[in-house]
Order: sequence, then C-alpha cells, then structure tokens
Amino acid sequence: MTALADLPLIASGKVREIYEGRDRTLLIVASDRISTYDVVHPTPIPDKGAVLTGLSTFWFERTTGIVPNHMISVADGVPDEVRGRAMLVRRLDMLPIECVVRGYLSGSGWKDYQRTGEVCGIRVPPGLSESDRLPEPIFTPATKATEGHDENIDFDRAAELVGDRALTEQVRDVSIAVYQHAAEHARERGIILADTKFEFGLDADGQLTLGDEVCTPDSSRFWPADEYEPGRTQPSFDKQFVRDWASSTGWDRNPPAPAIPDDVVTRTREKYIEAYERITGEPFDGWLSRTR
Ligand code: Q0Z
Repeated sequence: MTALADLPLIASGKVREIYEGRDRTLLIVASDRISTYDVVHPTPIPDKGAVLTGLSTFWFERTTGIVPNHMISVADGVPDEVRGRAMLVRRLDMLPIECVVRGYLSGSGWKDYQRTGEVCGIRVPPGLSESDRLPEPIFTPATKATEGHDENIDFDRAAELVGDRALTEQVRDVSIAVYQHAAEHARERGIILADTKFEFGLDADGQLTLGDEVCTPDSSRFWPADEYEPGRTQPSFDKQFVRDWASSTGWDRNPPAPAIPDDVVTRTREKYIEAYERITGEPFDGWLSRTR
C-alpha cells in the first residue's frame, strides 16, 4: 500500500488536498478542518472529512444514471492513514466554471436579485423574500477565482469560457438534474438543499464527467427543514453552533479564527454525523467499516 507521504501534492484548498496517484488518478483528501466566514479555525471537527467523503460517495453512486463521475474507489488504493476521508478519482480536464444550482434565494443570488431582479441573467419573479423557494431550480454559473470570491456570470459568458455552447447546455441540464435529485431526496429527510456547486471535466475520451465533491455541506447550503422561515437568513444545518459561538466571542471575522471550545466541537461533529445518517439512511459507523 502506498503511503500518503509518497504521493506528490498537487493542490491544496482551505479544507482539502489533492495528491497525484498512478496513471491519471488523483487522491482527494478531505480534512477535518472547518471554516466560518471564509476563515479556517485552528480546531478540527473529528470525522468531518469522513462525513463529507461518505456523502459525496452516496451521491456519486446514486447519480451515475444522470452523468458519469470521476470516482474510482474509497477503499482499494487509498492510503491507510486517510481511509474514510479520501477518494481515488480519474483525472479530468476541468471546465473553467463553477456550476452553481439554486433552488432558493440566498447568498449572492439574493444580493443580485435585490439589485437587479435577476440572478446570472435569469429573470426571477418579483416580490420574493430572502430564502424564498424559486419556482424552479436555476443554473447560476460563476468564475473560478484563484483568490477572493467567485464572480457570478450569465450563461453566455459561461459558454464563452467553456468554448462550446452545446457542452455548456449539457452541463446546465445535468447540473439541474443532479441538484433536483439530491434536493428531493434530502427534503424527504428533513434537510433543505438550498443550493450547490458542481465542478465538471472531460475524461480521456472527451466525455462530460462530474468531478470534485457532490452535495456536501461544504459545497452546498444545508438548512434544517423544521426551522425554515423565509424572510430571513436561514440557520446552517452543520455550522450554526460554530457561527453562533464565534459571533458571541466578538471575533471580527478577520484571520486568525479563534480556537473552538470542546462542547461546540462535540455538538458540531454530531450535526455532521446526523446529516450523513439522515441523507444516507445508514449509520455513520457503516461508512467507517466500509472504508477501513
Ligand atoms: C479539482 C480542488 C483542492 C480539492 C482540481 N478529477 C479531477 N481532475 C482534475 N482536477 C480536479 C479533479 Cl477533482 C480538481 N480541484 C478542486 C482543489 C482540493 C479539490 F485543493 N482542483
């Protein structure tokens, strides 16, 4: 078995790393790091990386009939020290856009709507409130910023960046279909999947392929359905204890983020595990035994 230390590190995000494997494979490793207000805290949330990897695996397995994906394995070929929180994937030629789908008006979608009545050039009905459900999910692409925030763009600009209008239409349709599948499934289990971000690429045969992570709480807004109340910002299913505690300390949201106290870590870990168990219908222990 390969050790993680023997693999070249090719990219490092706020909470994940990508290593290069053998013959056109990559190893995506999800850490237990957590960010609030875009800043990573020095205290990990145990099992967070495993929950996110388990959720991505669940969605990849359930959406292969909509679009092929990059997943190869979460057990064979995964170094022991990251088993449970790592996925071996096929290397793709990534498309240069973030594929966001929104079912509800929140974040930059709500901001743009208030200013213009549109989101990414899509006309949205007048008179909507923050967090309202949209009549149907919309594809709201964004640029991939190397630093700072992604910029929302309209479909024409996305097609220009991709360089192929028919392919961009396929990406839009597949994005909406995967979101719709996941959002319906999650809603039946008490979680509103307000929006999500996908990344796609082309495989060695030029086939459109879903990459990255899928409908995790880090790539999506998860809201507790029983607390849903349009007209305000919704609580986060997973991060709300950390946000509330961080605000109560008077932290100004500039780096460095404060260390998280034990009771907040414990309750937050329980929320991630609850999200995994609600969505998959399986005990989280089952994920750990499947991968270790
Ligand atoms: C994804 C990212 C990071 C995690 C590159 N299958 C693929 N083929 C080629 N490239 C990628 C993938 Cl998933 C790829 N990212 C985003 C960055 C940690 C994911 F640092 N970057």
